[in-house]
Amino acid sequence: MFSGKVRAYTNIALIKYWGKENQELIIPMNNSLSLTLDAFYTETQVLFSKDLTEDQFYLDNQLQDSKATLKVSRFLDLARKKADCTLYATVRSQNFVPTAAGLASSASGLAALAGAASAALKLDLSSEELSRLARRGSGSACRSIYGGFSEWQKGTSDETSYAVGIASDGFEDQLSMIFVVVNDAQKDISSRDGMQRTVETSAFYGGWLQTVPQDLAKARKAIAEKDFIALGEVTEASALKMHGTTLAATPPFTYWSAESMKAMNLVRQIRNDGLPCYFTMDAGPNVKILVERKNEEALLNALRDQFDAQQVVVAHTGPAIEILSE
Ligand code: 2P0
Repeated sequence: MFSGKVRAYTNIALIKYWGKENQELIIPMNNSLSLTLDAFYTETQVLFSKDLTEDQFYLDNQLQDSKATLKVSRFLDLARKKADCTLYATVRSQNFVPTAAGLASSASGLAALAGAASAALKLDLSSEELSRLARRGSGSACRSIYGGFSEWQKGTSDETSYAVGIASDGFEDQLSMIFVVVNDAQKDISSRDGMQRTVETSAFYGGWLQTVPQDLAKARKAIAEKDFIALGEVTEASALKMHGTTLAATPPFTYWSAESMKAMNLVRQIRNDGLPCYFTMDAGPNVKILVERKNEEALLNALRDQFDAQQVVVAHTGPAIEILSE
């Protein structure tokens, strides 16, 4: 029997990944840059055994159906191939999410699966190789191999598309990200489908791609100079441009709800009142607010007037993927 267990933390992109050049290999159209967070993580154990006749997948202690298990099996096949292994596996994953549903992340989930499978099979991968493997499960997972800031370098092939950590001399520890959890009944469009539809049909997609390199340069410079305002401004701009592309898709769509707008407007108002804070959003209605840790309490107080306490979740910068047992 070969077993490995790891913990991987989620990450939120400050400069967004939106669109694939190669769907099978998950090669993105643009580089992205993220912050790994401590508040949401996945622990996954993978156990390969000659006693099994098929893969089994438990998520939060529930045995999953054949569709969910097939996705895990396809991913395990990549690791099995690297190790020349033909054994089936039992996968046990636990998502640690501090509040009500809606925040489980494919980034932490697939990074943890990649880490646990490679630990179990003793693949002895470098961070870059592990990032490449995680990328095959879910693009954003390749950034969760690292703590703090990370940049996914798009590359042009399976070998050259992976994330690297960005050294920031402690700047990352001055930051908080506050989640405003917005529940709504809108029909979900997965990020995978949403980005593909946008690449194929949105008149704004070209505009998005054109400005990513300068946004990345601004973000890297802001990190190097520990310039919170510059980082916040480019973070918010990247999210708005990404979400703008969806409005010009055919058929058009948006991840924003009325509650998202309320949260974004509140952030602008709080900022105008003198507290620097900036929002970002992903493929769903929740709003995430980047703020300096020293201002976290003041921001929470301002949010509490408008949102219930259980809708507001505090996260700080998180560590790299951790091996719990081999
Ligand atoms: C990001 N998102 O950079 C962007 C911004 C959502 C919006 O990466 O198809 O689950 O598995 O590569 O990584 C979410 O998409 O998509 C995502 P796949 P993924 O974080």
